[in-house]
Amino acid sequence: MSGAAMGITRMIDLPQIHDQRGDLTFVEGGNHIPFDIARVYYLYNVPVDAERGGHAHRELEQIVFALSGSFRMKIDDGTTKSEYWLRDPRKGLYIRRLVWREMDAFSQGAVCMVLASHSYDEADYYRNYEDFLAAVRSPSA
Ligand code: T46
Repeated sequence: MSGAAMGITRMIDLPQIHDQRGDLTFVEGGNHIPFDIARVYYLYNVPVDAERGGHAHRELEQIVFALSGSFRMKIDDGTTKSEYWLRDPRKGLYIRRLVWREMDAFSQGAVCMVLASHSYDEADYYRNYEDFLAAVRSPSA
């Protein structure tokens, strides 16, 4: 079974209001997002050959959007690996806790916006893959 099928990750679709002036999409806490939004951050001016991510989180849940352009997210739950191409600003990738993620293949001018369940805390990161695997395999994970 893939990570997506197990609910490790899934796509969240946001509404789109279209008229002759263009498109409008909105996000409502308590409606579209399965956690209370504590933080919003965004990545921009990313070189096309950059690689970001390369970590997992102990508790943090996030939803990742490509607001402009595109990039690839490689997802690994410690057992199954999958990848997603993000390119639609209406569709966000929901990433639960204890999921390793890597990002690359950014298009020129890509903008990545992330909705996060907690404030930034470096202590919440597994930046070493072996530490992440040990946490996933721990009975209390
Ligand atoms: C993730 C991907 C999609 C802060 O001070 N506050 C913040 O809210 C964040 C996210 C980062 N930082 C600092 C920590 C580092 O000194 O900014 C620096 C770069 O962070 P990092 O190397 O973790 O950036 P990415 O792009 O590799 O990863 C980030 C998130 O950390 C991560 O949770 O899923 O974006």
